[in-house]
Amino acid sequence: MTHAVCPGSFDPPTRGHLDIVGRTARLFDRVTVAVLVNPDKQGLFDVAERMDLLRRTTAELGLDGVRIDSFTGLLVDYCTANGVTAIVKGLRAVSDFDYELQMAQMNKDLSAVDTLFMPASPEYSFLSSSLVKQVARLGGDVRHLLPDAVAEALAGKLGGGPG
Ligand code: COD
Repeated sequence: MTHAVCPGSFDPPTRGHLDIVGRTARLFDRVTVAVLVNPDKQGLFDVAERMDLLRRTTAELGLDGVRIDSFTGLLVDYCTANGVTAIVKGLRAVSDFDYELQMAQMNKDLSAVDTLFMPASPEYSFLSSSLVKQVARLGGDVRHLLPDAVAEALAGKLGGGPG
């Protein structure tokens, strides 16, 4: 059985993330979205909130078989412990590629787990969680870039509408 993990920070999940998860789910028997628990970095959303948003938004998209989990420490240790056969990463631009290639090669060196790169859909290739938060904080409308539940939660965090 093939089992892919889509790892990330997901602070918060965007339509770009969900596009990658949905496309991965069409290719693998099992897919887990794994949220990194990073004790050194306080996010806007805590890990439980990110997992809840991922659960709700994947269910809305009919991706019921996709499991949502979290992990600490090395991604390859999570993969080994959970029978993951591939790491799937979204690639937006050449700037993503340099760092992602380095991580993929390090992860392969540490374990038997290969990384597959999936090109971002053109309509989401400029989209990142950090840019969404920045634009929303400055009053820009980012609702079309987020699932409804995420847009609503972001508005709640920022004390107003994201748009
Ligand atoms: N379109 C397509 N893909 C996208 C988009 C988009 N618009 N936005 C983001 N993505 C992709 C990213 O390229 C990435 O593949 C994934 O979605 C998650 O993105 P983020 O920004 O939520 O998460 P990151 O990039 O901060 O996550 C980094 C990891 C947590 C995966 C990484 O740091 C990690 O594996 N950490 C664990 C510790 C470890 O093992 N370290 C050693 C690494 S060699």
